Amino acid sequence: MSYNDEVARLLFEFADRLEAKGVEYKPSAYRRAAENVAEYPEPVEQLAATGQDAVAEIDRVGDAIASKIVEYVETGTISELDELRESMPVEMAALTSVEGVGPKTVGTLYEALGITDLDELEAAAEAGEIQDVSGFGVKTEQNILDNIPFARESQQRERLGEARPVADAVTDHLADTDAVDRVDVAGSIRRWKDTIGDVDVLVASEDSDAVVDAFTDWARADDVIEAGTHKASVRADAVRVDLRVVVPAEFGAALQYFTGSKDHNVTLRNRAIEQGYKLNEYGIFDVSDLDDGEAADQRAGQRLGGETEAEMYETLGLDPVPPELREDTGEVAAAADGELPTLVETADLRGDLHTHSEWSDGRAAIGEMVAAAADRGYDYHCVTDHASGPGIIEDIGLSDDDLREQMAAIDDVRADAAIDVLHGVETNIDADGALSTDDDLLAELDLVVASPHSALDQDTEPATDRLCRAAEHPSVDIVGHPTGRMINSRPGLSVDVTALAETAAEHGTALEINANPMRLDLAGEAVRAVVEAGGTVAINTDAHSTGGFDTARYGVRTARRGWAETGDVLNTKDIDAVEAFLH
Ligand code: DGT
Ligand code: CA
Ligand code: CA
Ligand code: ZN
Repeated sequence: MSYNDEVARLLFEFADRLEAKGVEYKPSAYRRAAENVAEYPEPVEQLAATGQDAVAEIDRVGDAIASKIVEYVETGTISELDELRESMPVEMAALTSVEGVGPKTVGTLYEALGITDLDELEAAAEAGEIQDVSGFGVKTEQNILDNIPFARESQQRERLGEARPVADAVTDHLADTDAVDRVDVAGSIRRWKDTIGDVDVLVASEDSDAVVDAFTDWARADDVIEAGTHKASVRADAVRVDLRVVVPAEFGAALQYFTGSKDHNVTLRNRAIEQGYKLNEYGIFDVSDLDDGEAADQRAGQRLGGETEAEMYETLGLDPVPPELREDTGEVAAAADGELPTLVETADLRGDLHTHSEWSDGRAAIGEMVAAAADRGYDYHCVTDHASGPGIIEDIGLSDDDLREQMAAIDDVRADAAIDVLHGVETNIDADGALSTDDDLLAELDLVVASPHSALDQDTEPATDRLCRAAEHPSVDIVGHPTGRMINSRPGLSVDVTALAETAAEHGTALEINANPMRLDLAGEAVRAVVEAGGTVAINTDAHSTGGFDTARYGVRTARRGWAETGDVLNTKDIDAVEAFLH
């Protein structure tokens, strides 16, 4: 976590704790300040060194908040925050991770029942104590009980978007270490799963002590969990990082083994056995001439490979399997038949078809977003600000009149733009599948993203009907973040993805992979259903600032987990082909 993110996190916690105490207005001021601190391009400790006035230059950061930031930079604590923590000793982050439980609820339940953590919350709900607290009822209590398992799980796994920067930083650090021959990530982070239990890092070296030392001395390691001769674990930004050091000759075998998934490895190992081979983290061996006693030795037999991962697959008669596919869902058979897909790559993207500007809740002007898209090498950019409607805050969404007014603004930007600019909208799919923007206006716009922003707890049937109805609408081009999930905080709609994929394919409507790592929606398995239905996905960042485009890689990796090739992705096409696809 960058220093600014760390400060922002404390300000968010401050806001939650004030709100839990029933303080009004101040919490939202702290949250706005926190957002701007997180976005601020320079480290706040540099500003703090200049003085409180410099910190207060940050948008929405007033003197009171600036003085707390200076205090934190100088002393490592914010005394008022410590007092809040002491006076109400609740595990705020854990409790608010339960859907439907906000800081205010946490405060009420603490005052009424002394609840401080998830276990106590669960016990109180099971004992029927919560329904008796004023403002609560049987239904709320049951909701809390239903949502605790999801919250508990989300406490144990980090979002890819938080773990990946840690993985990038640790591999950069180790790559700069003399004793390190090769370094790569393994495990779920290499497979780009949407949540990560821990980050696995693998190093090839002849001097494992030096590597372990460099790892545990890493400036970003907050805590050394364990350190041995070939293994060590640290915690960085709340993410656990596991290091293993192997000799260079066995690096490929170890990388294959520790990348997993476990199920993929089982299928691979069975294939090896059928061929008279033994496959493990040390290499691949021909054991056909060994008797059972000898074969028990992990490195016994004739060594056929292990220095590179590619030779592990090659020896088994397999094409190399991209890590994103290693979930034992048919990839080994496809590799044997030479039928693995050629997966889409980040460099294939030619533009973003779902983005925001300051017209709705984005933070940059349309012209700035277009310029940033051009800087990234994109050929086109589509502006899709929020239309007003269910789930969208009153003063954020654009009315039909606003959208017509925006047409002129888009024309102005087009006059100076280096790339093609499309004018679209992100309209809302209500609980029944109706859209919140006038049909005539939708028909006039270049592109329509329709997304669910409300009623996200529907059952499968109404949820699927609703999304299918939107996909069938003659003006809808893309169904945005179809399930509405927020990873680790909201499960989203449970959709019959195959039915939706088929309807969308039939009506020439793309389904979105929203690349925001909070969402990754559709998820990889659902993308696979779209690809199999012969449908089209669009990989969009939903950028709300120029920095938002950087999340595109998470969307691409999610597409790859769904076996998507370049041709399956709308925004890898040139502008003419995109326009031909649009309704
Ligand atoms: P995570 O950390 O929960 O997100 O998931 P992974 O897949 O990173 O799992 P982790 O960290 O427990 O282990 C890393 C990899 O090591 C795993 O994907 C496969 C391999 N591995 C670990 N234990 C076993 C095992 O008992 N058998 C086999 N075949 N592979 C294992
Ligand atoms: Ca792992
Ligand atoms: Ca691990
Ligand atoms: Zn959006």
